[in-house]
Amino acid sequence: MSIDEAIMPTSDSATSTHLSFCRVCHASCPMEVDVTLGRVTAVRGVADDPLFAGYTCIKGRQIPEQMSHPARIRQSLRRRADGTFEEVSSADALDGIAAELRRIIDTYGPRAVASYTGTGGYQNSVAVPAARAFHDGIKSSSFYTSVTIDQPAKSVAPFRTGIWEAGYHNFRDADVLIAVGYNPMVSSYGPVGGLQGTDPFVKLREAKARGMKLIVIDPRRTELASRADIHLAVKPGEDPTLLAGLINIILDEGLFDHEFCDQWVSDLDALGKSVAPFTTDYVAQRCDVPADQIIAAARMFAAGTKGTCGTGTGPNMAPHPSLTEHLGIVLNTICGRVNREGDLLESGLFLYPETPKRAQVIAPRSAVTGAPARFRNLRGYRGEMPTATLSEEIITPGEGRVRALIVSGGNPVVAWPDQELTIRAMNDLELLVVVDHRMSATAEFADYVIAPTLALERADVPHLMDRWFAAPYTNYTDAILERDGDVLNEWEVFWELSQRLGSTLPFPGGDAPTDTRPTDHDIIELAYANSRMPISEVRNNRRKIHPEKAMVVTAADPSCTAKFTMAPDDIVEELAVVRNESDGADALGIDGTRFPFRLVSRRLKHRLNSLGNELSVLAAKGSTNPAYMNPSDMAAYDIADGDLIEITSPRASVHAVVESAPDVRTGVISMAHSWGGSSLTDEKVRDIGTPTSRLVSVDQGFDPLTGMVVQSAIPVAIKLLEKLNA
Ligand SMILES: Nc1nc2c(c(=O)[nH]1)N[C@H]1C(S)=C(S)[C@@H](COP(=O)(O)OP(=O)(O)OC[C@H]3O[C@@H](n4cnc5c(=O)[nH]c(N)nc54)[C@H](O)[C@@H]3O)O[C@H]1N2
Ligand SMILES: Nc1nc2c(c(=O)[nH]1)N[C@H]1C(S)=C(S)[C@@H](COP(=O)(O)OP(=O)(O)OC[C@H]3O[C@@H](n4cnc5c(=O)[nH]c(N)nc54)[C@H](O)[C@@H]3O)O[C@H]1N2
Ligand code: SF4
Ligand SMILES: [Mo]
Repeated sequence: MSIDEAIMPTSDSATSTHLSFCRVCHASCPMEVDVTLGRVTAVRGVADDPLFAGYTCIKGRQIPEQMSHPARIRQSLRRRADGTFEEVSSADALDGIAAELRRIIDTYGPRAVASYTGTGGYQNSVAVPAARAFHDGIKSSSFYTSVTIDQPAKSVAPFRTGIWEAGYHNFRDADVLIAVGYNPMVSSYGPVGGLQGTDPFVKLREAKARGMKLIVIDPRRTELASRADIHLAVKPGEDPTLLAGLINIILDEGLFDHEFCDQWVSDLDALGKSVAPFTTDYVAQRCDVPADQIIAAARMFAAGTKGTCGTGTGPNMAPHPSLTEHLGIVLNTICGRVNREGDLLESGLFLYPETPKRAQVIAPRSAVTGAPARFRNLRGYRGEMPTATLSEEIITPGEGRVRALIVSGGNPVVAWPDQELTIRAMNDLELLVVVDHRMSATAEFADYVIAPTLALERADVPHLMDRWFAAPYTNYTDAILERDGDVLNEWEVFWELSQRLGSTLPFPGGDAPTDTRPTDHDIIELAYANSRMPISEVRNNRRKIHPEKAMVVTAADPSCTAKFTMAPDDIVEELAVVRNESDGADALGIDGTRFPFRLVSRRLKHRLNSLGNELSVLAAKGSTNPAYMNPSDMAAYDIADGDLIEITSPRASVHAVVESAPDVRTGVISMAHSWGGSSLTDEKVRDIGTPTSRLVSVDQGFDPLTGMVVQSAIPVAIKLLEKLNA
């Protein structure tokens, strides 16, 4: 069998079937791909895959249409003086872009050149490493990705408490799980140790069959919550209060792991004091959840022997996200939910360098040590800068102002916080380059649009799932289609620009070659150098579980004296601040009574953020992102299904189409993000939806550690605008 695994000759000799995996979202579901005369004609899940067992979702199954869509951008575009676009070769486009970058670097310095990699880029295993290498090569700190407007608290909160080197418990044998604001049945996302997107329906059924208890904290009775033993339909934004309440009960009733805490936690008493004001009655009243359910949830979690509390985008986008993340870590830590000596880690961590996995604590430290941003006293972390400041970095004059932006598989105009500010920034740039196969709302503002390869035209490794797979599993795919047009892999965009600028492209495995053109595989090897399993071996181990290669937790180093900090000063202060707020709106410094509803984020099955409206099967599921509301709230405002409302936050207003949803608790509007276009007035709301990012402020209620802004639990007011059947 050849390495690209052309398998299964079919009856139709013009058709061959190849094995690959989907890269529409991070989940990397394996796929059989039928190719006829160079075009994909069908994709299917791989029934005998040992982990996914044939699972795919409706988005992945639209790959055939996506690849050969007539509106796909197959040729780079350059803006003419009159504002219209003309097609140019990618070489000419890159020449023009490199000349502009050279001028901008020479005039303002390298910090003026920024890039932003979004969700589309993240699905390509070399796009983020290539963008990072480009910035290292030109010595610009202005490297941004969507992670910092997603769940950035996950990158910083563990450092503040201290990290259990061997990780927290696995999902595999959990007997209890708390899921705070994530919904893998739709998103395919779950935190490490939580329910993952690898075949989630079956994995959850199996877990429940072995007796796992599920507690879901979500203002909506989601597809996950409807399968829960206890669903706490919390008021949006009140997760810090609810989690502090659960911790208080567990400490108060002595249900924590005494032995583990004695050995590894330095400040349990201080933790106890800081959560003591979060009495069950107070928490029940503030979160609007029955007290007996809160007590039952605390006891159910503590009664378990294995299993964790994990969070998703909901609480990570609500006020106080780093505090919420911290309190989740506290719950797991005080209940001793860590892997012990001899335990096996769930995923194989094959694509990254092997690090020790001892049963011990890595001492607390700050993770926020990157370059300073120019706003709100924020800094970089995890080697990148906070995206919530980028519009201001562009607009605001002064030393270090950003003048050029390369957007790689992202859509800032609908995704970044504060749409009006974002559009101002896009117009203010001296150079905007967008790498996208669609004329997105952001591409409309571009000076150049570069046509990218799509997934089946690229080699890849499942680099995001590598740490989330529910087994030590490896996969690899070659490019299985010839390129359709003058299209470039993201790494090639940065490689070509580096060549023209005379800068290096330094990857973990060394600089990309400049004398010969590397292949996708060469770049994967450079980007994932020193991986636990060499990439050449990964390439020969597709869709394979390696039980014998699971990482084994080893004993603590006898000299290890590090301990967890559960109540550092800034957390104690923030808990006191939360306790003094009357509800989440106070965190934004606004009068909550003027904004009686909370608008919460959600994902839809038939969209990936802004992607989907161009694909016929997905578009047929709905042309707008409804404002889902509880029927009793609709009745109170005399709103019926299909009516148009105005939603007003302290920052701005949007128009939205209402749909009744008994699964959404009262006082809440549940809406997907990244819909709509570049208009600030929503006249096409029924056809293209509503950009909820317009409602978001970058400087009200932001997280002081990460700069994360309030993108969920947004305080809003509503007004009926237009009856559908007037
Ligand atoms: N209010 C609010 N705001 C939010 C959120 C929220 O919940 N509420 N969620 C936040 C989150 S979690 C995220 S991740 C961001 C999303 O922010 P972005 O990632 O900026 O937005 P997307 O719409 O996912 O943009 C992805 C783009 O990549 C393109 N694309 C797809 N495949 C490829 C490819 O193979 N190559 C290239 N070059 N391009 C490709 C798509 O056409 C699309 O235009 O939004 C954030 N903003
Ligand atoms: N089908 C589909 N899949 C996707 C995406 C998509 O757009 N569509 N986007 C991808 C991306 S970029 C990401 S980051 C992941 C995200 O993956 P998830 O985090 O699982 O995202 P959601 O499905 O939106 O789940 C968030 C949940 O949080 C709840 N929530 C909102 N506000 C609050 C709050 O204040 N407190 C609590 N406790 N809950 C709250 C919402 O009701 C919702 O059920 O999904 C990825 N997968
Ligand atoms: S869950 Fe994600 S990776 Fe799997 S088929 Fe759907 S879009 Fe593709
Ligand atoms: Mo995301």
